[in-house]
This record gives sequence, structure tokens and C-alpha cells, in this order.
Amino acid sequence: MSNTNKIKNAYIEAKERYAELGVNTDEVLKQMDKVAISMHCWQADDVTGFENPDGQLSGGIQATGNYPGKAVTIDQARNDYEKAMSLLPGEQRLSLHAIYGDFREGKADRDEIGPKQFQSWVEWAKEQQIGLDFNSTLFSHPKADSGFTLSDNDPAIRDFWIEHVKRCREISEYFGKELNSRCVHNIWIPDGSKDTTVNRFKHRAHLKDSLDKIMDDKRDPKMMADAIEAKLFGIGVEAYTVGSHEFYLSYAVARKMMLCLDIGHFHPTEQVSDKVSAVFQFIPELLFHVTRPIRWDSDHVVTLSDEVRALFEEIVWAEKLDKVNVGLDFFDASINRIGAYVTGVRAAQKALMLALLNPTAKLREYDENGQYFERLALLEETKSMPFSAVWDQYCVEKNVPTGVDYIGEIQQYEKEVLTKR
Ligand code: RNT
Ligand code: ZN
Repeated sequence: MSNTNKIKNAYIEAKERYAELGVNTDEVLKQMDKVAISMHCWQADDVTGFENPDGQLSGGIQATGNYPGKAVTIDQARNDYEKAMSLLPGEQRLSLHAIYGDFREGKADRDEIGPKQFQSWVEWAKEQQIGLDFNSTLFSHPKADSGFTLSDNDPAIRDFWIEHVKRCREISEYFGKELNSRCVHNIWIPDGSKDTTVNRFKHRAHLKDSLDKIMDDKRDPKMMADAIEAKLFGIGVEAYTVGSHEFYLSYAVARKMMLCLDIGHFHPTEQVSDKVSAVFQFIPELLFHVTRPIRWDSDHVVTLSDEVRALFEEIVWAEKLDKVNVGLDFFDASINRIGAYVTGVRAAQKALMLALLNPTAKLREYDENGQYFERLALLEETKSMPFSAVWDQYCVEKNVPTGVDYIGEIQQYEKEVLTKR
């Protein structure tokens, strides 16, 4: 029997098993297409970008490892994204950072960039038939050396970064219009300090004021939407982070904006999944940075971990699938970077599929009737349902490798392309 037939047969059996629990797997396969994962551009080159290829990554984040094959030109990076996306089922988008502009025709500082530096990205995205998301880059720059950007005490520094973010919002709107697909623009700043800070209030007041100035510049909400990303701490910024969760949660509620929840940006025992149903009571739309923190915000490649599964379950159970934007955020320089992409995106997609395959109607019924033993037992049993048969079927339908087959494809790409760099 051919492999495709084996997969088909396994799927037919799995479909029956899930149907017994009231789950329609054909519907699940259709729903999978409604969520486009926004693949982050920065895994391909360890967050270096093309503005200054020799530049040092700053801002309390770090890509460790020295695996060969890092993309150093814009063409190499695009090749890598194309390769990764060719091995992924379902819909993708690409999330660009401002430092990934096309500077081949001339440098432009952060307060000078505009659609011009991103025109070739739009052309590329049109060819790929994908949407683009965007991120202001407020790190890896001499004007971030004080450790503060939008919240710096020096008004000249704040103005420089305010202008940068305004330009990034213009670029985001341009992406939305050109690609006919709204662009999500995310703002994360590294601001903070290593040791006890007396002027905590002052810096946060500066940040509030800077954000207000930025948002005064009205953009078409159908073409772009802003999200703000909080953080607990960074390397060298252990004592004080200006853009904390409370700060941005309050700002997002007050100004009716999207909040970005990065799974790595909370205390290690805090469950970000539990925040979904809380925050959605007050904020209509969320962005997630799906990542894998190990002990701290280490940005490991996403795997099918309990927390990632719980996150997607909460989104599905809150019936907010159409109100979430799923971005990824990891940068591991110690392994094949394309392999990192494919493994990470697939893990997020698997978590989504597993959440959709839950017998939610039955579970809700048990929940509401106070049948907690039954709820517990059914949740346990779902863990050993034939999920892989549905996943393989999805990959076959999308014409991408099933199971472990993508490992070989990535090894070949490494041999033919990456090792020649
Ligand atoms: C940093 C934030 C942020 C960055 C990217 C590169 O802790 O998570 O999202 O990882 O902007
Ligand atoms: Zn993040």
C-alpha cells in the first residue's frame, strides 16, 4: 500500500474515533486554514538584520550558538523563508523587524526609513502570496545604549525613537494596503536597568507620553493595528523593566489597543494560557508571541509543550480564534535554523489542531453539570486519541512532508545551500 493510502486509511479510522466523541475532523481540517501563523524573520540570522550586518544584538536578548549557515544577505534570508514555508502546512505570514529593510540602495537610519526600504519585501510577499506583519526595532542601535529608548530621560532620544515607531507604523499601513491584508505592528522596547531604580515612575510617565505621541498619528485600522508587548526582565535589565505587564495591560485597556502576550515574558510558574480568558474580557484582540522559555525568556524553539497546548485550548474554549494573531518568537543559533523554523511552526500548528480536536461540547456539558470526574476522564482520554492520523492527513492535503520526512529535506538544503555560505 502506498504511503498516501496508508495515511488515508488511518485518517478514516481516526475520523470515526473522533466522531464517537462528537468531533468532526473534516471541519477541524477546514478550521486550521483560518489561522495564519506569522513566522518571525529573525530566526534565520540570529536577529542581526541587514542594516548593520556586523552589529551586536542588544536590549537584553541574546541568540547563542554558532551553527553554520546563518543568512547574511536579504536574498539568503528570503531563500530560507521560502524553504521553511515549503515544508509547512496551512497559511503563513512573515513578521519583519525594521532592521530587515532592503538597504542595498543606501543606508537609512531608524528615523529615516519608510516604504522605500520595504518595497522589495512587498514584491516578494506578493510572489509568495503571503501577508506581512511588522515590528519596530528599538534595540541594537547607539541611541539605545543608555538602556532606555521611548522612556529615556533625554527628550532628544525619546524623539528619535518616537519618529522611528511612527515610520514603522507608516510601513505597516503600506504593507496592509499593498498586500490587501491587515498588518499587525508590534512594539517592544528593551528599556530598563540592571539595578534598583529610583525614577521608576518618571520613566513610565515618559513611556506613556511617547506612546501617546506615536498614536496621535492616525493610521487606517483596516490596514494596520498596533500591539504592545510587555516583559518581566532582560539580561542586564534585571531590576527594572519600564514596559511591564501592568503598564501595557493598563495602556492597552485605556487606549483600546491590542496587547501582545509573549509566553516567555512572565514568571516561570505563571500560566500565560490563563490570561487569555481574563484579558479578553477587556481587550478585543490579542497578539501572541509563541516561544519556549526554559528557566527564563530563553527563546527556545517552540515544541508541543503543555503550555503551548493549554494556550491554544484557552483560545478555542474562549471562542476567540478569529480574535488572535499568532506570532512566533524564538532564535536558536545552535541548530539548523531552517529546521528550527519548521519544527517550531509545526509544533504551534499541532497545538492548534489538538485544541480543535478536543470534544469541547461534551467537556463543557460535564463542566456545567458539575460532573468533574467525567470531565477529568475525558480530558485524559483525549490525550491518547489518534491525533497523528489527522495531522498526517492535513500535511498530505497541503502537499507537504508528513511525519519525520521533513528532516531529510532540511538535511539536503543544509548540504546544498547552507554549508556553501
Ligand atoms: C524580546 C521580545 C521581542 C523580541 C523580538 C526580536 O524579549 O520578545 O518580541 O524577541 O522583537
Ligand atoms: Zn516577543
